Amino acid sequence: MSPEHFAALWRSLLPIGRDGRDGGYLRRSWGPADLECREWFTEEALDRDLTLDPDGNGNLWAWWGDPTAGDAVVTGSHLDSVPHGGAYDGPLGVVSALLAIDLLRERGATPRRPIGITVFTEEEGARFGVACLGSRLLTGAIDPARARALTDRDGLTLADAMTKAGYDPADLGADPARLGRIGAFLELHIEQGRALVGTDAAVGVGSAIWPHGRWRMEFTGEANHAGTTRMADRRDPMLTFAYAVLAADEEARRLGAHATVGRVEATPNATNAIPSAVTAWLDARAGDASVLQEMVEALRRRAAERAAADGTGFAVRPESESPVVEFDSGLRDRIASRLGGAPILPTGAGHDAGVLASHVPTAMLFVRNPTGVSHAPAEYATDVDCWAGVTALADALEELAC
Ligand code: HGY
Ligand code: MN
Ligand code: MN
Ligand code: MN
Repeated sequence: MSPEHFAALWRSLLPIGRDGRDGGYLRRSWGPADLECREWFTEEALDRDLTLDPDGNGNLWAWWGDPTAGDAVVTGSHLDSVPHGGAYDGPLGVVSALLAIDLLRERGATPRRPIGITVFTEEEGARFGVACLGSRLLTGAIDPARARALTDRDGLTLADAMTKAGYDPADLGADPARLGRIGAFLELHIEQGRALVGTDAAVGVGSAIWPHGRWRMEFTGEANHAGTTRMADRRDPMLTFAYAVLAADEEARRLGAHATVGRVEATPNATNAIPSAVTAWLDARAGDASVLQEMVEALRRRAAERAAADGTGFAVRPESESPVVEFDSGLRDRIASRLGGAPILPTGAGHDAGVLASHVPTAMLFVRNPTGVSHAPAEYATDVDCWAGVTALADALEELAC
């Protein structure tokens, strides 16, 4: 097998979910493109005589060996994207898992442990707001009733979206039996950064995931006419919001953390009306949990002070928080050594592996990303590096399961 095998399978997935603008993707969980991706995965798994075993949370599972035997080595990632996202974040891990099984079979490997491939649903949280929703449901990290009631921007609940897609939302919930059958979990992912650029390594091994979280910020004021309301008479929440964004940026730079406000909604969202409310989401991350907390607290304090001065209201609450994840050092070092001393690197991006890591020995492999760009159409990795990722994943699976 060769990089051409990667390119061929990659091309079969690539057209699904393109949003028609400069190569971006819109693969919303439970939406049309997601259902097409699910069909694509199901066909590829059946083509390989893998045993399909979808769970009640919308995650797909395909097995080489007996899924009930236990102590399985599972690999996988996700197929959903952020709006107008890139092609590789998630799908590279799924395509590589299918090809790693092909490569192991070409090597004549005979696994002594079941090997599973999983596709987690709603990893980006781009539709229903909670990242890694599928793996959080599997592990019991989120209450299924809360998950069922999560709504998208059109007000559709997860329960409605699942029902429309032909799934039963009553099946959502922790699946300890399935989780207990996993002996190790590996996620291969495009690197969302440039740590491997300039090295001679196409593949790195994950050491940790930064602490990170999402906070919902509510700015409230007084709706009024844009033309007739004197500036001195305004209680404009957009002003307080604008100040909060700049404060988040300043605090992140001061503390060496990362702060992003990528989503904002104004009410009534009219050009000629001072808004009554502005809702915005902060994505905050830091290499150290105390730095993350210090940044969020500093922002909370500064925004509240500014709201008092503006005569507006301000509230902020966490929507999902993820503590630091240290991957299993034994697994990490064993895989890095099998790969001939692959570089070991942390990531500032969240992953389902970060959720699984609290329950099973977990490792991540990162494939070199020449620009480091992710969550954007320019996200890219070369076929040669992607093939190196497949080979590394096959080596890791062989090391652990054969
Ligand atoms: O947002 C993240 O960190 C990941 O790409 N879902
Ligand atoms: Mn991802
Ligand atoms: Mn992502
Ligand atoms: Mn008017």
